Amino acid sequence: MFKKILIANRGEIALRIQRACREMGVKSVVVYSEADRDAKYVKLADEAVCIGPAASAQSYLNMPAIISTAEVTDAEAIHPGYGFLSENADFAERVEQSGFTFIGPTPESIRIMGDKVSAKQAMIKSGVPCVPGSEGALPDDPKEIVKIGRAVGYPVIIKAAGGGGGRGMRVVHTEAALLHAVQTTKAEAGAAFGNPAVYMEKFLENPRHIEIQVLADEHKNAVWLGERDCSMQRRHQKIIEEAPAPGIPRRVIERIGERCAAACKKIGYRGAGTFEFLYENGEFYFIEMNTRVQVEHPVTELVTGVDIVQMQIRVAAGEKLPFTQRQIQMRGHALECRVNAEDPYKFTPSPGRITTWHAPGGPGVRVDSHAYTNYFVPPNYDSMIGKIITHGDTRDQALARMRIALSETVVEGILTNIPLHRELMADAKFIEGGTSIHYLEGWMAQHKR
Ligand code: MV4
Repeated sequence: MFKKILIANRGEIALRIQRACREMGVKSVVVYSEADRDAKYVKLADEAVCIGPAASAQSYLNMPAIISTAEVTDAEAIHPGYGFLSENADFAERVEQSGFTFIGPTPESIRIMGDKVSAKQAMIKSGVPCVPGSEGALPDDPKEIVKIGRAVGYPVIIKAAGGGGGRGMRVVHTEAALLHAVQTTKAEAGAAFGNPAVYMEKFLENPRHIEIQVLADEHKNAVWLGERDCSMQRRHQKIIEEAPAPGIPRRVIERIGERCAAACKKIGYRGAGTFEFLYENGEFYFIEMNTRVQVEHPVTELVTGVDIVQMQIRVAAGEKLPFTQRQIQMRGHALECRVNAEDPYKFTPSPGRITTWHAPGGPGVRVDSHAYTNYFVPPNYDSMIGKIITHGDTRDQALARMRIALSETVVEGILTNIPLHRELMADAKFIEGGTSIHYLEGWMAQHKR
């Protein structure tokens, strides 16, 4: 096992990684920006090094500063968390070339999954069901594009190979609109991602977003840790996640989970990963793979009892997974509410000083947050300041515990989305379970204020 790990991230995930290190007897170094100087997890770390000004480009995205900090502190490995450099294949490569271990998949795996066309091709080859569409990137010949459009059937969606997470996509309803949409998406993709390649898929009108968590080691072992339903989102920002996904038959999930684990073995995947699917009319369609730990990993930790961050570190150190698929048992139900420093109805960021922070507690309640009374939420980063996660024997119990947790939570001095969460936990359709990716936007329109 490593003696010391550098944490190349901030906020709640920096604290989460630090806790995993402590539990394993590994020392941790955090790098921080000038805006995060006073953060408590920075003071709690074994070592902390300021690597630059508030702007991410000069701190959390500054590869030479991060790697040289690993050098001067004698860290052996770098955990990138989520966001920032976590899915940057060049960073992973530079980390390894400098003699450190990147806590994540190989640069090749990151690169394959970063290009959504090659990711899909890898999945088709590995037997993971994908959305019907073009075989690879669209050709230049307009006649060929029109032909593919007819074969796929309208509506279709044009997506940038270099996009992902909702960036660089365009829905097309008619053949008349196709070529212009392809040209525009290509131009935008070239400018935004340096890669003009686009591909076409059948557009699914009202799906749910279901993802499968996997863990793999270097010794050809791979397991899947159940699914998460992340359909409650707005503008590609998830706000509530849960496990398991309500109303999907276990045998249907099991079939897809087994395919994901088999795909990991086939492509030689190492580390934690997430297969993202759209789920509509009882069918799963792969869309993207994330090669990092995700914000919503705690719901999976609560239903499986597996510490995903520890496992990332263990497999990066070359250890074997300490369990087989048969030993993974799903127990009960978990919900996560992301707490954002923002106006709950307008979604505008609300940074500033938290004058009161009172976190909830009690049976089945977990809070992952770096916030505290007098913490200043900097305006430079994502507005998420924490996550409230509840677990229960049933979904109803997890929901009841979430309602109580939200009622106990007090955050003063800034605006948060907690009032929105309180309303959604009382919403009949959410309580019923199984709402689609479009539900929240419709709900917001109906609850205008
Ligand atoms: C789709 C789709 C419908 N049909 N692909 C958006 C984010 C990116 N990961 C893929 N996305 C979508 N791909 C086909 N063929 C609808 C979306 C989509 C979406 C997906 C997941 C979660 C939220 C979403 C919100 C809008 C659109």
